This record gives sequence, structure tokens and C-alpha cells, in this order.
Amino acid sequence: MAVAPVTYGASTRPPRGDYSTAREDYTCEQSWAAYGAEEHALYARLFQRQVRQMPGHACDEFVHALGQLGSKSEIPRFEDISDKLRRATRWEIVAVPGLIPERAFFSLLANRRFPVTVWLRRPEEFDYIVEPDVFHDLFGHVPLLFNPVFADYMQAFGGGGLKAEGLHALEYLARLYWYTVEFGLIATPRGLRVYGAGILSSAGETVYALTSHKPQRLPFSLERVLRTPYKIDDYQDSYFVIESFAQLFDATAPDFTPIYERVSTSAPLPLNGRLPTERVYPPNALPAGAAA
Ligand code: HBI
Ligand code: FE
Repeated sequence: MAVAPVTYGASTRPPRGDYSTAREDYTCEQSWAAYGAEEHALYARLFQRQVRQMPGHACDEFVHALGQLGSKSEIPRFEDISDKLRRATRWEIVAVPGLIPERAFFSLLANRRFPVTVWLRRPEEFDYIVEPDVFHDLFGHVPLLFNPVFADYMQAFGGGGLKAEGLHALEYLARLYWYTVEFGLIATPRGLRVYGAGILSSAGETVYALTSHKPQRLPFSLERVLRTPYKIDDYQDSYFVIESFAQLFDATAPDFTPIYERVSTSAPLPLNGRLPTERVYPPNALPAGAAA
């Protein structure tokens, strides 16, 4: 199938993965039997390293759902996870060859179907990969789909994406996805915690996002996020903090049309500077004895 180059964040590059067997909706077979022993071993190493980092860094809702991913020692079968996910929140995961065009992506989310990339990164990409692979999608995104409120937010986001396309507002919605689903933080009585998949699937950024003094951590505000550009190939300069997943879901309630009009005629807001009225969240204190 001829595949349109896909924009992921701000850059467009030919997607990685085999799209020749993809269906009209860009879904494909996982072909679980095709994974080699070295791929299962690499997935297991990625999983073991990240799961150790989660307590004290990931939000409770994520930590509680990690067990739903099944095997830690091999790449799970998507169908096994979908069986549990359907029962939990009526979502399922579907296999895709990699990044897919935004319309197809939003369409899947609007139908409570989360696209999970079938290929795994190479060993030399162990610490960093720009495009989402099966580890990023499964470990980073799938656990929170077991949370009913977040699951509803993701479907609302999908529906909003289909509307945004008609309004030529996809770049603004991509920012909302980026600063929440991929790089979102949540405030808890015990300090800041991570819920964004892009952070949770990255060993370095999980600590950086919560404890570094370099980035700013701002209160989530829909229009602030829609007006704030982002970087796709480095740690973030800004993180946005929600107080609850309900706050996130409620933010998708209004009709975005007038908001897009306001945002599209306003200048972008600084991703590394705060507005006079903005307060910042302090970083989490480092655990006793941890290296600064
Ligand atoms: N495709 N498979 C896949 N996964 C994504 O996360 C994804 C995508 N296509 C587009 C996209 N994300 C971003 O442009 C979102 O902001 C829509
Ligand atoms: Fe992602």
C-alpha cells in the first residue's frame, strides 16, 4: 500500500515498518510468531529497566495497571491484552506497521481502538528512539487505557481529532496530545507523578521530568497548551501538570471551534518561558542520598 509520509510532531519523514500488508484502516497483523528470541530478550530488558523506575515516578493508576501487560519476558500477544482491556474499559489494541496518518489515527481512537506498533527498536536504540515502537506503545500507552476516565479522554480526543482535521487545526490538537498523553504530569499529595507515555517509556526523562531544575512545570490550561510548540527530539522545556484525569476529560468537553479561531490568530506562547500570571510547580525533591 502506498503510504503517505506521516507527520509525527513537527517533522515529516518516511515511516519505518512494513506497510505493504496494512489494511485500509492501516491496521495489520501482529505476526507474533515472527518475533525472534533476541527481540523478546530486548523487550524483556527494556521492561525490566523501566518497571523498576515506576514506583515514586509513575502515577498510581499506571502502576496498578502495569500487570495487565502480561508477560515481562517476551513481547505480549496483543489479543491477550485486548481480551482484558475490552472487559475493563471497552478498548482494544490493534496492530499497526508504525506511524499512521493522523486521520486514521484519530479514527481508531474515536472507536476505542489503540494502535500499537508491531516492530521493536534495535539494540543500539535501547536508550532512545524517536518513533514509537512496540515497547513505547505497550509500556507507555496501554496501562492507562485500563483507567476508565483516561480511556474516555482518549476516545474524546479521537473524536476531536476528526473534527479538528476539518478545521485545519490538527497542529493544535497534536500539541494537546503531546503535552498530555505523551508528556503529561499529574499533581498528587505525595508530589508530581508522570502519566505521559513518552516519559514513562524513557529511562532518562522519567527522572528528568520530575526532578530536574531545567524545565518549567506549568498548570495545565487548554489554550496555553494549544498555543505552545514542542520539541520532538530532546527532553521537554515545559511540562504541563493536571490535578486529575477528570480535569483532562472535562477540557475536551467544549466545542473547540471558537478556541481554534482564537488560537490560530494568536502568537505561539513560549515553551521555555512563563507568562506573568503563570505559577510553576517546583520539581520533586530528590530521594534522600540520590545524586543531584
Ligand atoms: N500513529 N501509530 C501512530 N501512533 C501515534 O502516536 C501517532 C500516529 N500518527 C500521528 C500521531 N501519533 C500524532 O500526529 C498525533 O498528534 C495525532
Ligand atoms: Fe506515543
